[in-house]
Amino acid sequence: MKLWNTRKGLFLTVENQVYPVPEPGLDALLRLDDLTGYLKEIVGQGSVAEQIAPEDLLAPIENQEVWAAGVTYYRSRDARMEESRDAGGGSFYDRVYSAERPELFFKATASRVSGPGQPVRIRRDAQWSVPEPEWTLLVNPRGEIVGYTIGNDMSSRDIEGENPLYLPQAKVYQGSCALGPSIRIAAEPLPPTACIELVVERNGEVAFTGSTTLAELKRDPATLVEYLFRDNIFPHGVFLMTGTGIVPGDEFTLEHGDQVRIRIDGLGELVNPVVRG
Ligand code: DO4
Ligand code: MG
Repeated sequence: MKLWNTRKGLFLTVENQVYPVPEPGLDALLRLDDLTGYLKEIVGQGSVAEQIAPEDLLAPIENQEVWAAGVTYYRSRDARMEESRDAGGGSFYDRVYSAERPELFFKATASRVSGPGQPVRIRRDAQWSVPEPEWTLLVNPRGEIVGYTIGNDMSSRDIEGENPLYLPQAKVYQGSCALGPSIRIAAEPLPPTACIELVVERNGEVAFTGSTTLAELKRDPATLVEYLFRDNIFPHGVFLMTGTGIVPGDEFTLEHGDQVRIRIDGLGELVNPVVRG
């Protein structure tokens, strides 16, 4: 079952049937002891005829913070080592890839998150920007993974590569994150065969395309969550992006007017136009 946040409220879909969710928002849903049981009861109450209009969709977030894991795929380790070679990146990205403690960083508050169809931004002072397509976990305040969605960890590679201490500026800015199109409510993770695909369209043509599978993800989602909740509390729950396994070649940078399409098996497709400044 999938949960959709819309201008008309929250809706649940099961096999193309649409069910209105009376709870006022995601914060309240995440506080429930048995979210799946509650949603199943809603299905029992009957569907509505109306389908969800794409233009009504909002990012599936209320007061949750968004955090992200980094260097969880070999491709990401490689690309970061290369981009930060002059800043000594050869050793710290390599070390974090194989360390027991994962890299976890704060990514966004809800106000910085774009929903389906809404623009994501390139920083005004960045020259080299990429989308990062990431399988994203939704975790309740008790640290239980209750759902999954698609995330885009927009990143300024020139800023991040210049000095690792610039990471927050490369990663956290207005419009630096997209989530959606919905949340798949499920306790069990996607299978390792699940494919993640990224397509960047420019002037109606494909400017970049790449794919990976969850089998390439080095970290176990439950362990990432366990580290995130060490000495931290998330009263509204939290989204945790699990890192990117798709990094375009060094010659590629996003441009104003591009369209970013991220598809993950079982989760659908998240599409966002790109704007600069
Ligand atoms: O350490 C830099 C960021 C890594 C990241 O965002 C990723 O691997 O997805
Ligand atoms: Mg990332």
